[in-house]
Formats: sequence, C-alpha cells, structure tokens
Amino acid sequence: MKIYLGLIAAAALTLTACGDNKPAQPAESASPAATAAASETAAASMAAASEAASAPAASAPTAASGAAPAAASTAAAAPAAAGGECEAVIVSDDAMKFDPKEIQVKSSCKQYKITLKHEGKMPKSAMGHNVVLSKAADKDGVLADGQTAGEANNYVKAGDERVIAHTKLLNGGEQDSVTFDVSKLAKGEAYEYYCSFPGHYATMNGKLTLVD
Ligand SMILES: [Cu+2]
Repeated sequence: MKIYLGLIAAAALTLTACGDNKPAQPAESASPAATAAASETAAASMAAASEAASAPAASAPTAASGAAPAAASTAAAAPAAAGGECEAVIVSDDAMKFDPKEIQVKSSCKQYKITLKHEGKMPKSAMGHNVVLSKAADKDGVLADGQTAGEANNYVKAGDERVIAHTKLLNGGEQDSVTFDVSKLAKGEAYEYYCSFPGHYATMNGKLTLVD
C-alpha cells in the first residue's frame, strides 16, 4: 500500500513537472501528429506524458496502414478490368508464384493475348520465368524437351508444334506478351499454361479452357 501511494505521488510529481515545462501543450494539440511527435520528445524525461501520448501515436499508424492495402487492391483490380476480354495478365515472382491459376478464353475472341509479369528481382539464370501453353496431355513432353533446349532457347524446344504459344524467359522486373489464334483451341480440350524453367512447373501452372 505504501509503495502504491508512493507511485501515485511520483506520477503526480511527474505530471506537475510536465505541466510546468509545457503548459500549453495538452490544450492546444493542433494536430495528432504534432502532439505525438512532441510527446515522444518529452517521453524520455516524462514517463507520464509518454503514456498519455501512446494511445494517439499508436492509432495513427494503424489507420494509415489500414488504408494502404485498400488502395493497393483497388489499383490491382484496375488493370485486370482494363485488360479486356481477350487477354490475361499472369503475375509471377521470386517465390515461383503464378497468378491467376485459371484462364477462360471466350470463343468470341479471335486472338488472345497473354502477358507475363515477373515481379521478382532475381536474374533468369536463377529464377527465370516464362509462360508456355499446350494441351495438358502434351505438357510432360514439352517440359522434357524444353529442359534439354536450355536457357538460350527459353526452355522451349525450337519449333515444338505442341506449343500453342510461349513468352520468352524473363529476368525479375521484366514482362513479355504473346498473342495466339483462338482457332488453335478446341472446346472440351484441357490446356495448361506453365513455366518451363526446370523445377518450376510444380507451382507455376494453370488451367486454360475455351468457353462460350
Ligand atoms: Cu519459372
């Protein structure tokens, strides 16, 4: 009990000291940021002041970080909507992401454009990505021959007739697009698009179908 009273007394003294040093501070508080900054400076010498300020100081960054993701998702949605019906953008990164994992090509499209973006930072020798489109049934053969073809050939065998379309192999930060005739696709056939860099198929693949 004595200790408790002592703490209160100490706190009261601290508050008094704080008030003497900056009498106008609490009343004015023009902006939360200014208040937070000022009280952070005072915090070193005044424990009570820093405790009082910690609430607004903590809530301001929370509000800011809450707004940022909302803005980011809005920005991300915009290019997809603006891309049109006859094209798709596939995003990849240094973690071997492939997004989206499914593409539906409308039969009303004469041509279809696929753009691959490599949003990573690594060079293609270590983390190169491409997009190769083929029938799902042809995938294993395309991958095997692509591995033999090597980096100089974008990991795609030259003239491989099983390949409907493919981009070049990208370094981090690059993008490439490829356009193909939709007449090459048949309804009911299962197609896959994938990265043919050795070992990347496991996560970097998606299903493509022709739809009405
Ligand atoms: Cu890859």
